[in-house]
Amino acid sequence: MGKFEIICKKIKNLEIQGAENIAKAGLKAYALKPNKNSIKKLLSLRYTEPCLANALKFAEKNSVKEALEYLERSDKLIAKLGANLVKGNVYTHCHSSSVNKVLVEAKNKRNFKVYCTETRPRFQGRITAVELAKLKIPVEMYVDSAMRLAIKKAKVAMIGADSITKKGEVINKIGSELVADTCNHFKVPLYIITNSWKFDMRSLYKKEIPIEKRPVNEVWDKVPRGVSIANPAFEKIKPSSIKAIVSELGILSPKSFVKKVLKR
Ligand code: RUB
Repeated sequence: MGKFEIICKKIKNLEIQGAENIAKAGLKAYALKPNKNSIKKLLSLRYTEPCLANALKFAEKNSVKEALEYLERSDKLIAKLGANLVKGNVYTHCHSSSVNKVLVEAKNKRNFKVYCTETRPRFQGRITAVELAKLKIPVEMYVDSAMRLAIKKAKVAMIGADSITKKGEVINKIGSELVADTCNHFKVPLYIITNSWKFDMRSLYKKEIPIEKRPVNEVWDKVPRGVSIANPAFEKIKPSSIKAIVSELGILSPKSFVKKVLKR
C-alpha cells in the first residue's frame, strides 16, 4: 500500500479523526497525489465533513503549504478567543482538537476542571481525556448516559463542529444534540469551537447534508440475527441552542458567522 492509500485507510477507520486532523492529513495525502481522482477519493472517506473539501479547494488555488498555514494560524487565534470564555469548569463531548487547543490556552490563565463524555461507540472522549491528563488539566470522564450530571457541573460547554450549514445549524458527533438540549435546560452556554472551513458550501443548494453512517459492528461486533443497528456518526444542533461560534472570524452568533463566511 502506498503512502496515499495508508492515509486514506487511517481516515476511514478513525485512526485519524476529527475534522481538522482529517483535513490536515488529507492535504498531506493530496500533496503526494495531486489530481482530481485523489480529491474524489479523499472526499468520499468522511462525507459529512466539508473542512477537507474547503482545504483542498484552497490548496488547489494556492498551495498545500498555505492551506496548512491557514489552519495553524486559525488554531492560534481560536485558542486565544476561546480561552477567554473559560470562566470555570468546562464540559466537552467526543474529541475536538479545536476544543483541546482552547483548553490548553486557558490553562495558562486559570484553574478549571473538564468533564467529558466517552462517546460511544468509538470512545473518542478517551482521546480527549488522555490528552488533557498529559497536560495536567484535571479531567473527569462520564459514560454518555451520565451526560446530564456532567453538564450540570460545568460553567460552560465547548464542542467542535464537523459541518455548519447556511442556516447556522452545526453538525457534530452523535450525542451533540443531546448536549445542546441539556445545556439549554441547565442554562449552560454552549460554544462551538471551529475554524470557518467547516462551513458547508453544499448547504447553499442541498436541502440536507448527508450524515455518515458508520459500520454496525462498531456498535455490536457480532450482530444477533433479527437485530438491526443504526450507527450515525453525527447529528445536527439548531442555531438557537448555540451561544456562539468561536472561529478565526471572531465570536459570533451562528447567523453572523454564516453572513461573514459568505461575504469573504
Ligand atoms: C469528531 C468530532 C469532532 C469534530 C471537530 O468525530 O465530531 O467534534 O470533528 O473536531 P470523528 P476538530 O471522531 O467521527 O471524526 O475540532 O478537531 O476539527
